Amino acid sequence: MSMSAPRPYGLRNVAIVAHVDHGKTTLVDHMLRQAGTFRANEVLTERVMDSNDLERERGITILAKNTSVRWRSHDGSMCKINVIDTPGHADFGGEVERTLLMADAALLLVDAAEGPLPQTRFVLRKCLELGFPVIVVINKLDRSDARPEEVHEEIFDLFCDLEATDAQLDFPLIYAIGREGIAKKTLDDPSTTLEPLFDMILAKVPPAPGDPAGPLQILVSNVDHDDYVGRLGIGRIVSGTARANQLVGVVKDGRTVKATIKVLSTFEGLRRTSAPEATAGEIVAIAGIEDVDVGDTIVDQEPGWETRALPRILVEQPTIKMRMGVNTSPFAGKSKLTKYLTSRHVRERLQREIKKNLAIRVEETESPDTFQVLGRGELQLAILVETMRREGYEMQLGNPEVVTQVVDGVMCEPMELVVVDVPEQFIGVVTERLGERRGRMVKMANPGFGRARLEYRIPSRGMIGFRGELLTATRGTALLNSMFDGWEPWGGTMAKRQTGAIVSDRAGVATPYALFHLQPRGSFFVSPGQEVYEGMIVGEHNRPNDTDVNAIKEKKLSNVRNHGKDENVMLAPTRVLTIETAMEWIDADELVEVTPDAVRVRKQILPINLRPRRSEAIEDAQSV
Ligand SMILES: Nc1nc2c(ncn2[C@@H]2O[C@H](COP(=O)(O)OP(=O)(O)OP(=O)(O)O)[C@@H](O)[C@H]2O)c(=O)[nH]1
Ligand SMILES: [Mg+2]
Repeated sequence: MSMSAPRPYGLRNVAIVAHVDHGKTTLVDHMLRQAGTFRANEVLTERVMDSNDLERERGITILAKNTSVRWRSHDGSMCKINVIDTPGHADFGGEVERTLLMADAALLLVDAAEGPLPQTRFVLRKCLELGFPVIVVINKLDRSDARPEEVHEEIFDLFCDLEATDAQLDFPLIYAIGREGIAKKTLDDPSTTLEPLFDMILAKVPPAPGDPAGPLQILVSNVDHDDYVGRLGIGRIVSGTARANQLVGVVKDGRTVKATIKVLSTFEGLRRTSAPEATAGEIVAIAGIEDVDVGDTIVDQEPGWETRALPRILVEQPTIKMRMGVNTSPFAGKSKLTKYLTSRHVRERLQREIKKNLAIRVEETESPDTFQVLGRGELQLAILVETMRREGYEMQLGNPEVVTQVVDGVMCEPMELVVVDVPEQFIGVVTERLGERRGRMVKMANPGFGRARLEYRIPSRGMIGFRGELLTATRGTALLNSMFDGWEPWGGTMAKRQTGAIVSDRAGVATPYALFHLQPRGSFFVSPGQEVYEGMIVGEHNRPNDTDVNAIKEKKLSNVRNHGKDENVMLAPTRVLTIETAMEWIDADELVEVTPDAVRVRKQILPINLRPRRSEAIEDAQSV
């Protein structure tokens, strides 16, 4: 075996962590630009790391991603910095937890106006547990409501609260306007570039450790797919040297397999670049191993290799569950875009998901056509469903419920720490609504900008569907952030939706005439011209009971029937359901039907003569 040459440059591995929207991906853009990663003629998109469709549409990061920059230090030596951009939304906390294992330190971004929020606490706790040095970056200094000094104090308090060591408490601090590519050592630093940040990274992030001559150990923290080379295992070389074409072993959960590294690559800027070899400390992507999953250790085939597994990656438990089943609606399979709809298809797709996403779990149910999908939050589940429908799947979903757990013989439910930021005039409404959901106020701050910040501890159950309600109650002005915060004994029943459903009593095409006359009874999810079926929910009733209606009735005046456009009536705008809003809206006796081109809501039992009254149906469903 040839000895590996020492790397001709220094190596640092750093993760960027923060609460959602505090500017991680934007900062990475400017790090890439200023480090000269792009060719002069390259067209630069904003938030280039948010590369998948859903990320671009929603403006949030969903999957953690690797990139790297090169920076010359003051002594003239070159350094490669592997940067891991992570998602800030609490539902994707599992991504952060496992990808942190690729890093040796973290940049903790905090918005200079918003200050630390629940996910700041979550990611900081993970970093401190790993013993990481944390460089705090107070970002978005340009905001007119920026209050960097106070935010600095709040961050210090948060470190104390999380029982940081003295060394960790003495955190290095950078101020930044990520969007303009500016970092400053002090508030009056005239810097116009990110140089102070790069300098700080080189000074405070320890060189990536590991013995290049030791036995090979690569901890797989992520998997990906490449159209040319197939499945990729991504992770950090903890020890040893990996080479292209090397024979390796994969130590899995309870078994081992032999394989070959077909293509070895490292992350260079936005690309993966194939490399003949890579040494301890480097983050690599390995192609050629089909049977590789997150948590596996890749080792060499030297004697005793089976015993060299690194501890498997554990992430926090799911808190939300939802039934996903084969679409049983009369419209199943009618979409031209549908490719997959059988239970075998759905099962295989879910199996694929859990291999790469440790925060998702799938359980069988008493029915072979239905699965229980467990995750960290509604958004995470909705993103999975959205991804599947875009791939051509259709399915039906039950209402999301919290996962319970028996602790010391007592049935417990997940709790959440919720921070609501609202204009002062809405304090009353918010307090009332959170009270109805068994929220307990933990803290209230009134920094005096006309806005107040209320902190609550509340059962996760109470948060399902709450975001929409809160936005309505505060005319869109409230900011809501929440995070899992431990388990507490089950708090008893809690009201969910106060309103019933307006249900179509027959199949046909909804008419303007019918919808116009039904309008006083509620708000509608369908518009004229849309096909409906018996048992499909066409709207939300103003009253607590369900009501069955004829939504396809036509005006009996002329013989000319012209669906959808013959009426000159004024209809209130249709409420368009998304996967998330539909999931939040339905109750225990209802389902969401998702196809590649439609989201519909329906009663579980479609025939009107078989369906029990709403209250009975919900009680039945909850007692199972
Ligand atoms: N005023 C101001 N806005 C910024 C700055 N940096 C980023 N933003 C804005 O903040 C928003 C969120 O930026 P992102 O970079 O997507 O934030 P993120 O932390 O990656 O978000 P997630 O990955 O979804 O958690 C975008 O609208 C940015 O334009 C800054 O320095 N100043
Ligand atoms: Mg991002």
